[in-house]
Amino acid sequence: MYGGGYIFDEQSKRPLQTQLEDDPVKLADFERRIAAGEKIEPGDWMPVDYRKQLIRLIEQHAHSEIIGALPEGTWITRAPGFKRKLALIAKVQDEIGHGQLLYNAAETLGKSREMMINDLLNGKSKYSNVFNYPAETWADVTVIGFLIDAAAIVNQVANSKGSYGPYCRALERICYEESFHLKQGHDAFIELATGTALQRSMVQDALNRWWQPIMHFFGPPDKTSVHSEKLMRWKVKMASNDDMRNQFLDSYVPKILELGLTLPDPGLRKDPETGKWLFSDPDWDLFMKVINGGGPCNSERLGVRKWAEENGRWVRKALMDNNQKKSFPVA
Ligand code: FAQ
Repeated sequence: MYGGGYIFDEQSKRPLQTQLEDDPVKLADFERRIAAGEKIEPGDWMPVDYRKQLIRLIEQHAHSEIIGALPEGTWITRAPGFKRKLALIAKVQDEIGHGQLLYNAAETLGKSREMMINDLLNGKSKYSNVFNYPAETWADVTVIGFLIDAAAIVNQVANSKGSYGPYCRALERICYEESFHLKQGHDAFIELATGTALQRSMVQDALNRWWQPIMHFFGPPDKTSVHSEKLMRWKVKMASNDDMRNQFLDSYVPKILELGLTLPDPGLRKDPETGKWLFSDPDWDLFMKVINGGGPCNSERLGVRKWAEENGRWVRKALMDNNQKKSFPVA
């Protein structure tokens, strides 16, 4: 039995029974530990909803990494030149590795990887909106490597200081690698932005297409965010959606503008009084449509994962069989 009232089947590691209500004394002690900045570890008591929220968030994050490898993955064979190909292969491999780390962290909370993958494939579990758009040109890959990795870093650096030990440790490691991805993305982006007229127009076009999905990336505005209040109280989320969006704009809008590029939002400007960015409201109905399966590439992305799941089954079985032979050698 793990903490938090969950009873697990030893073989499948699936929860057999969950507590229905939190013990008020344990809950008070848990809140005290959170307030004191202590890390919560897998065997510790935790409220049912803390566990549920963490599973939801970490699982979605893990899915985002493995689905996020797909738009860039399609460019490995077409990346311009040997060095860009090498860097892209390494990056895509890293993103899949991040997925592994995050699935491991989510498993410590009692949901098996098999159940998580099933929920991804049957559409029960979400993944980041941004990976439901096509990478039409090489310039799109540079925008992903520069700006989507930057957006991910803003989120992950903040949340790596959060309360759940296994998630924070996974994020710390991921952030080191993401920082390197950001450098290679920035380098490729600058190469186009300072290149020929055609290269500049390619990168401007990609920026115009990706700007709205990037604004959506940080989640709905605070006033409509469903989970923020609870997640911030429990120090899972260390900044609100609006604060992270603002932090991203603060760091990256100047870097884009100084290259002589423009952003497709006439309302984008910094309020001199508050120091916060003002921008036109992105289309939140479109965001809801995309995160609920209706984006331009949702069925393609899930189709690839389903193919990988079915065609990789024999490899996983062979590995598991081999592992079992190693653990129980027949003399
Ligand atoms: N996409 O109440 P909130 C990466 C959903 S990793 C899809 O504000 P919350 C690396 C949300 O789930 C990128 N769905 O939610 C890489 C909820 O729906 P639910 C992923 C979204 O959790 C780079 C509903 O809307 N990063 O990029 C999105 O408090 C390059 C209400 O929203 C993470 O997952 C969205 N953008 O805040 C890889 C980080 N936003 O579950 C390859 C961890 C919101 O009730 C290439 N996650 N929703 O059905 C988080 O920090 C949070 O979950 C937020 C959302 C901030 C994403």
